[in-house]
Amino acid sequence: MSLFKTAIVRMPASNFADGLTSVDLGLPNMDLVMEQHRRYCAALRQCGLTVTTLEPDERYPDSTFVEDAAILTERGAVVTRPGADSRAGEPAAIRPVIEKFFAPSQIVGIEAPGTVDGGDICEAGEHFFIGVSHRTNYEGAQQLANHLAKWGYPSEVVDIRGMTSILHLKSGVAYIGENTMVVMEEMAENPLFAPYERICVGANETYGANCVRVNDRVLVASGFPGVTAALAQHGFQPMELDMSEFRKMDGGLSCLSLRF
Ligand code: CIR
Repeated sequence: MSLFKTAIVRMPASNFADGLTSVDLGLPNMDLVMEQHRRYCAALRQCGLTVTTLEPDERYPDSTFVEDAAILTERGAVVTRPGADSRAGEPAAIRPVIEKFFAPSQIVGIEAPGTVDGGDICEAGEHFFIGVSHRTNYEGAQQLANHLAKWGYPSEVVDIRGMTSILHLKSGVAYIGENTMVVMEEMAENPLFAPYERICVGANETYGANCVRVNDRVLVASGFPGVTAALAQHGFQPMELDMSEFRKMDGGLSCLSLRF
């Protein structure tokens, strides 16, 4: 897996608790939110990344989930068009930051009526899986596939609309290098993932499937011992992070940063 050098994160806004959620885990505790975010950034630095930290954006309570606003690859960047109305302004807010790292000719966008949330995009080496979900529609998936194809990346669509336990494709699937995917139970037998070594996550640990390979380490949510043990057993080096407060807002580990 290619090395990451940089991460972009955005500080949680004070109205973070006003964001979207489909789970009933209670209101996030803002002190803990800030502490967990600080530790997340420290973990990225520990993995060798330079972290660009953006100011909180009160216009968008969900804007700390930066992964949904853009897709960054070695060959170009896609500014997305999120499927939730309340998040529609987030890509425009992050675009100037992306322009600091990518030339104008390397930046493309998703256009109406297409919608894409970055959380639905799983990069597996040079191959991309595009989740069609309640946020990412077929039109958006097609536009993205065309952009990726121009950069030489093949892609495949995974329809997750019937899977009620996950918001985005990456809520249930992670590519962690070494031809290995971490997959939630419902996805374990999907023939699309058959070419990969698979680490299957039990139904009681689905949230832990959203882990992130960052250079030598795999960041994984704490509280999912089966996932952590399986990662170690397969020769990976897990690093656990408490994600309890982000989970309350449907957020996973991957969505808190853009890595490239
Ligand atoms: C939302 O519903 O859009 C946010 N509350 C959570 C987004 C999480 N993003 C992700 O998993 N990529």
